[in-house]
Amino acid sequence: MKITAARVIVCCPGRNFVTLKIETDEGVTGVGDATLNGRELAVASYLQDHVAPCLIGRDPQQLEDIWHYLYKGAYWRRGPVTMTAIAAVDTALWDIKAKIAGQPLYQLLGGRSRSAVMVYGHATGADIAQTVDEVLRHQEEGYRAIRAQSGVPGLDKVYGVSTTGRMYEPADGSVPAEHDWDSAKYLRHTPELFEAVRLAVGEETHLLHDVHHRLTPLEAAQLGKSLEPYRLFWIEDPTEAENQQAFALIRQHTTTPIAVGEVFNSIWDCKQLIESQLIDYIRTTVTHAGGITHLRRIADLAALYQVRTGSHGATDLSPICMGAALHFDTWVPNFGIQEYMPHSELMLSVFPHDWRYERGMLYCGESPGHGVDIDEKLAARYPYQRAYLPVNRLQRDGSLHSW
Ligand code: EZ4
Ligand code: CO
Repeated sequence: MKITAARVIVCCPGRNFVTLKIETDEGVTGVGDATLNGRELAVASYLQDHVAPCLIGRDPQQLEDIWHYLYKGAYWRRGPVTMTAIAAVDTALWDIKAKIAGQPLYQLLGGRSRSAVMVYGHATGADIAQTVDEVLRHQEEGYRAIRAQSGVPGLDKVYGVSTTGRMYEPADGSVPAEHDWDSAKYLRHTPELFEAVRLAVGEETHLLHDVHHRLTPLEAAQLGKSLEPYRLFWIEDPTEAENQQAFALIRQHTTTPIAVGEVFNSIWDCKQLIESQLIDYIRTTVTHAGGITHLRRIADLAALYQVRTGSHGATDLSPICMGAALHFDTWVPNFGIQEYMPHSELMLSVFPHDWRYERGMLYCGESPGHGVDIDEKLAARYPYQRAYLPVNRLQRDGSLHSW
């Protein structure tokens, strides 16, 4: 069997998605997600101009060799653009391999480890009262784990809170929107938020929160400590993770569990945090961390240190990523939780899929492969529209801050 084509499809059914479709001389095809929010066309070009010509004529079954061919063969290693491109190839090739075997993908990884995948949903509101209502609405819908984000008094626009009244969508401007920030206001407000949320939901529901890299290590330690009475499942990205030693300081001060890694793209980004037991959950995804082949290596390293998986699952990852992630989650022994931010009906119709959500759990399908495809005719009706993630500036003086 030989690869005959590797085509890149860029579409915007409400948000941009980059998809790689690999075709073979025996008619079996596979798809992978290559969406890198706000930098989509860089990955599209990397795949189209630099990767596709090297795939033609190769045996699609040799996905391990192709992974190393693309990783070592580029000479320039790692980085989000390269690793997202490799991930798309890897996901499409696992799809093909599983279709050839006539098996759902999780069977090729080692089979089922659980009956379903626990997810956490997103509850957001302009203030505490609205966020509490949203958390309760999610609890009624059956969510067992809920992320709570709220507007902060005195701050205009804050991460995770919709400005349109519709569902929150991270990339929202044809040039980057500008948000404002003040850590002191946020640090005063967040424990009040979780005091109200915990009181409303009771003890059984897991609560999560995303700090989105905005605090210093010491501020993050203070936040973790102040949230201990509300027993969070995790705080995510409490500080920037380039200097991983910083997490030792946070750890010294708080037992609030920590999740990091949605912006990581390789096992090397995770190594120190995992080996020094500075985190509890690793958030790397199929799409941004080199595909199933590489994510499996990260999960195996994490398992040695009792770190569990908690993959990123925002709407900027396509339904193809979710399909692949659910097969991975169904297999991976050290599974923790899966983020779930529902796509719109239109997005879902562009990507026909066999996975489904029911009462706080996601279920991968049983069809051969990862169970997701792209409707190219429908996708063609929604051409690419430039969109950026916002930037964040300090309210005090306009200094650029992590968003
Ligand atoms: O900001 O996916 O935990 N989820 C997140 C996301 C990210 C976006 C960036 O594209 O942090 O909302
Ligand atoms: Co996050």
